[in-house]
Amino acid sequence: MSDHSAITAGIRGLGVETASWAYANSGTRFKVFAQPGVPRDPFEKIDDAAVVHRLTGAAPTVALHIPWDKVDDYDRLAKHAEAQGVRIGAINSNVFQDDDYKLGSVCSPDPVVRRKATDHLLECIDIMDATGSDTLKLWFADGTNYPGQDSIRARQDRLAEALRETYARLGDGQRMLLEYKLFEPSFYTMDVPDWGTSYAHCLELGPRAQVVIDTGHHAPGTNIEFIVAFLLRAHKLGGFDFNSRFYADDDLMVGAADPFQLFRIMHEIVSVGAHTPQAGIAFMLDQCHNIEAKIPAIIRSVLNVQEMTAKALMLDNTALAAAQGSGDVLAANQIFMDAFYTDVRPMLASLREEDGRDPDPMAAYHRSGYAETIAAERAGGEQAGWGA
Ligand code: AOS
Ligand code: ZN
Ligand code: ZN
Repeated sequence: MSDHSAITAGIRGLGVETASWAYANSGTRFKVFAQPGVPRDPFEKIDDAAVVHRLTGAAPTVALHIPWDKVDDYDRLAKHAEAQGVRIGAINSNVFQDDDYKLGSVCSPDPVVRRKATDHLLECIDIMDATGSDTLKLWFADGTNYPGQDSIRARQDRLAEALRETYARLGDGQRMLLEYKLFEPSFYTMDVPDWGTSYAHCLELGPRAQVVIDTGHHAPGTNIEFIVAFLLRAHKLGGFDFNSRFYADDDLMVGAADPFQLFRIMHEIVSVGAHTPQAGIAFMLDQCHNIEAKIPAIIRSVLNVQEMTAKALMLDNTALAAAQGSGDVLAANQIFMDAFYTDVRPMLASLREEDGRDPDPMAAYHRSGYAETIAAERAGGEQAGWGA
């Protein structure tokens, strides 16, 4: 059993970043289901994120998405967040929702489109300056649908050029994370399809470029914890977009489809102490809550990450190393599984009480009346911009 104070310090230090778009209306490509009380602007998204943080104590930052969260005064938005007890996290760029991007953004064959896309990335860094955010998150929908449609190699050159220009604009203490995705919206090639492509570009750029792993962006059966271990060793893991998948980029609540996978990922993180804020790994949620109520779903997701981290912290690493060293396969596996099967919920509940919080954040939310208040006060809530 690991040392109790290390476990509690690890849990108290863990910060899960919630996404502004997860508080807004979303849907599938078939239908957006509107919910009562969803935020009408970025300020109200931050209000909801602050509720999640107050109840869980584990969601201190909220990611923004530009242009979905465009405002006139970013300093005011950052101050609003601060007043609510949260901070602005990663700035997510959007170079996929414009007719100009039909053939790609930074990889487009058209130099005018590439310029427009790169300018947007630079604008996102301006917004980082204004909000105090230290992280730019890049995801490119770029790719091709048909063999011969464009030069795979030329597109890599264009990508590298845009990334170089963006990297050069980063200020002190700022970094950029490059996300990869196996397929969708393009089906023949994606220009950043896997962690290897992202890693290679980040390596070329320098230490302030790192890979972000969206857990829903892999082929079925991919061993994600292997990627985590590899990137951590190479100091190239910048963070996660956590979510669950059954088939594709489902964006379901993290830990819902495969809690064991989340445990295995958090074990790789915890085993090298990368769960602490000082390690700088961004534990972000990238999810859409299409049919379930948003704030409780986000509370559930934050708790799922917290629970799997607590289980990983419970793992007896000394015993595991001894079993591994002596080649005792069954003992090593049992130690690993014992940690996974440990029910950490009572321990987490008492920690919350010690910290002056309700031991059951979900029940506390339902009792709080917040859902009823926002449903009454907010009419015509925003669509996230996703799945329209
Ligand atoms: C898209 O599939 C990705 O997961 C991106 O992270 C995307 O930009 C995000 O869902 C919304 O910003
Ligand atoms: Zn993502
Ligand atoms: Zn995705």
